[in-house]
Amino acid sequence: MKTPEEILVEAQDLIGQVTDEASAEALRIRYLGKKGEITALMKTMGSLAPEERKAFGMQVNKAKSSIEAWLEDKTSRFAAEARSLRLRAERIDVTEPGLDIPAGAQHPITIAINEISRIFMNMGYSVVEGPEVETVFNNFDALNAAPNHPSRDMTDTFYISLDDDPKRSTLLRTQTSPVQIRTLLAQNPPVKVISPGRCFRADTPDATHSPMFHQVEGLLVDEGVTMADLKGTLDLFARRMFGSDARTKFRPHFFPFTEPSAEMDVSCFLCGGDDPTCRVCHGSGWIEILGCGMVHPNVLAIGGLDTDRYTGFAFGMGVERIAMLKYGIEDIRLFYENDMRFIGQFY
Ligand code: 2NL
Repeated sequence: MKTPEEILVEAQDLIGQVTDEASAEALRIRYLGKKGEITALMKTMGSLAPEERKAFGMQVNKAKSSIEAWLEDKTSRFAAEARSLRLRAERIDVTEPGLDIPAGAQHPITIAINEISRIFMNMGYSVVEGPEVETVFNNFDALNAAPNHPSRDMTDTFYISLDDDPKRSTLLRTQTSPVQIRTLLAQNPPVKVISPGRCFRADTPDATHSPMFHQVEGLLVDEGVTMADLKGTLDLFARRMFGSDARTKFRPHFFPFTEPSAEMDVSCFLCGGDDPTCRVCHGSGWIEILGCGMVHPNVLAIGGLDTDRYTGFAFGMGVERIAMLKYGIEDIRLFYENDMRFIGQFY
């Protein structure tokens, strides 16, 4: 059996050569483990003569604590190296510029719809929505459109399914009026709603046409509603939308669903009529903004209303047209390209 000194010298050499955690642990087991060399020496103590035991014990303890200290020195060094390696690997450059998270923007059509809706909500109107796939009945028949009306033509309207029964034929709605029809069928007067939404017509796209576009329609039905209510309401809308200087005029027109019907013009918010080359009004001083009229009695009757008791007015406007006028946008197709350089310009 080796002496404590021999073990000490040998262990110092071997521990000095250790370069990793696993071999340090192997040496700890070899010397200090249950069957280790130092442990074995300790077990021999009992058989020694009492006068030898003290000196031998001191030598064994010295060897033991030295080996423990050297191993501890190694393992703490390894832990420190591992830590600094990890810190180096995990280091981040806090001065590096951040990732660009591009912000979205509200679409100009959404902005315009919200602005129009807010003006009518402030006048007590509710905002209602309906399906984009409608029945032929709600889209045409209920709105007093003659059976041969040109807007019903296959080349003008996207039909989904055809049936002899107009309540079973479906199409992509060509205006949001069917939402008002649904409202008339569902609730009693007073009815006071606007219906913003997407509409579809089989148009070839150009600078002012798109097969998909947006409308806001409005409907008010009650006892004693007159053309004066229509004019007052839409005049107030025009001033809220285009500024307090805006003036309106009504020109007679024809729609199957209103009688009498009119188109409303707003005085030019850009030049006020002073610029013969104005890009907005082209020198006329007036801009066509919407169509309107007193709800045709045939339409009220479809809603189950007593046409001697109730009257109402309705109107409809193209959102793209209003947004183009207001923002000076020259091509309707820009709205649908999802180009943030365009969309991000409006607020
Ligand atoms: C336009 C004209 C208009 C209506 C829409 C309507 C709805 C019902 C009854 C009667 Cl339920 N009328 N809507 C009335 C007049 C004109 O729109 O030029 N739109 C872009």
